[in-house]
This record gives sequence, C-alpha cells and structure tokens, in this order.
Amino acid sequence: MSKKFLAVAASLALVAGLTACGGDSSASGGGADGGITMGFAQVGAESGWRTANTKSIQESAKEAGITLKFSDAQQKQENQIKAIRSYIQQKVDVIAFSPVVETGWDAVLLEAKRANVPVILTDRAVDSDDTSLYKTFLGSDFVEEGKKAGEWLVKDSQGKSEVNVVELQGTTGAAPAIDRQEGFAEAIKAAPQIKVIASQTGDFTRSGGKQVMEAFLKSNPKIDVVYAHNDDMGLGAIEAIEAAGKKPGVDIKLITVDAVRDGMQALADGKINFIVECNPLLGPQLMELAKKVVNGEQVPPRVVTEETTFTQEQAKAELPNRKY
Ligand code: GZL
Repeated sequence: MSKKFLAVAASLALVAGLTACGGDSSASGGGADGGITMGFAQVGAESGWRTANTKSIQESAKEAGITLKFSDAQQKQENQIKAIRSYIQQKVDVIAFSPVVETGWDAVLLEAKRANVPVILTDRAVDSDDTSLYKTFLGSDFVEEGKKAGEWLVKDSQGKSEVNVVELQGTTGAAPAIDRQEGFAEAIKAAPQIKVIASQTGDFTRSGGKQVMEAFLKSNPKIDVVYAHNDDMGLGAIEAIEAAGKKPGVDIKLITVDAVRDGMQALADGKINFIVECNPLLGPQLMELAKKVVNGEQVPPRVVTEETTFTQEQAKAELPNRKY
C-alpha cells in the first residue's frame, strides 16, 4: 500500500477520532443554528492543575453554547500540531490551545491564519515574533509567580548564613518552566546566602518530582529548600523526603506553584511552606474572548489572570472554598 495512501488514511482516521472524542454533532464550524464551534488542543492530563483547567474549559463551553472539539496531546507537541491541523480541515470557527512548549508553532499557526481560522493562546505562550498569528494570549504572568516565590524565601532566609535550594523545573521548554525559573532567580539575588545547588525537570508530574528529589537527596548532603514549579512535583518531593526519614516543611522547606487542592492540603498540614497560586479556571474568559473574536470584535493582545499566594495559616482558611 502506498505511503501517500497510508498518510491520507491516517489523517482521516485522526480527524474522525477527534470528531468522535470531541463528542459533538456539527460537521464543521457554524452549525445549523449559526453557533460557534471551537477546536481546543490541550497539553495533556499531567497535573491537578491541568485537570481543573480542562474541566473549566469543557464546562464553560457548554454554558456558553459553544460546540467544543477537544484533544489531549499527552504532552507531545506533534500531537497538538496534528490536532490544530485537523481543526483547520474541519473548518472550526476558532482554535484555542495551551502550547506545551514555547517554540515550533509558526508553521501551523500560519496555516490557520491562511485558512482564516482565528487562534487564541491560553495558559502558556509561544515565542513567535509574529503576533498576527494569534488574536490574544489569556494566562498567568509566570515570571511574576517565580518572583513571588523568591521574595517569600528572601524574607524567610533573613539571618541565615546559608540556604541551599534544589529546584524542580516544569516541562523543558515550557513557558511556565522558563519564566518561573527566571522570576525566582531574579528575586533571590537580594539574598546572596540563597543558592540554587541543583535544578532539573520533573516534567510537572508527581512521579517526576519524586524521582528527581530522590536523586537530589542522594547527591546533596545539605538541602534546606525545594522550589517546585508546580504542586504535583512538590507532592512527589514530599514522598521522597519522608522516605529519606526527613520532615517536609521542617527539615526541608517547600515552595510550590498552582494551589490545587492537594497542594493546599499539604500546605495546611505543614508539609509545604508557601504556595503561589496559578489560576486554571480560564474557561469563562476564554469563551467570552472566543465569541468576540468570531464576531470580529477587537480583543486585548494580552489578558492576565488574577491570582494570589497562600501561607500555611491562609491555606487552612481557604481549603473549604477550594473549587479544584
Ligand atoms: C501553568 C500551567 C502549568 C501548571 C502545571 O499555567 O501551564 O502546567 O503550573 C501544569 O501544574 O502542568
């Protein structure tokens, strides 16, 4: 069987699969009732944050009367690119996605632009210089999140002569990983006694955080603090710290980012010391932006989400209100 035939068959299967997994009826954008069809290419299901983000997008689409075609890329860029191409072929009204990494998007975004399918970036950014390739970027300021984490540690380290930090980075090449590392490094310059003695990716997963922390514990005799780019890697690190016979939050302090329920519970229990919130509930704002974009209305190039920070005391009070 020719390679070309196989390639066509595979892409048709993918398109069929996406339509099926999207679970919606419209064959193409702008259904019979003129409703909006959105194609969303999600990163994966790697963390509690991502689960909450997906739930927010799916529920908000339903509430907004927007037909959603949804794909999970299992944290692989080539799967996201395939999904975006299939949405272009299906002539959806708008494409939204959270780029798993910053680079490598210009070609497929140019295909969407040439097909007149507007694109909205959510959660993570791309490094493209051509901002005409997408209508707007809705998501957090990750550099600011890293700074908040570093500023807390600077305050907590006053009077200490040496503070050794190990860093659990997010997915290599992902905007939150790059920017949270940058913001943290910038903030801790104010306290030269704070040193990052090791830094490695745990890929935003609990298992990744545990494995890397086990290695850090074996190769670094004195670790004072773990800075994890998300709660899930911090929770994995807690397992490794306890397995090594040390008390997380006491012998080794932890600072994480996200503030999902499991992270907030560990914070309230004293196993994490500080959490910087990263809001996953982007669904409502995304659907409002999509309606404006499809109707040809102007939208701001950047929409930053509101978020805060939590100490152990604040977590105890906040936990009952946590939606995710
Ligand atoms: C941040 C988001 C990150 C979360 C992680 O906006 O992209 O990806 O911090 C998630 O938990 O995996």
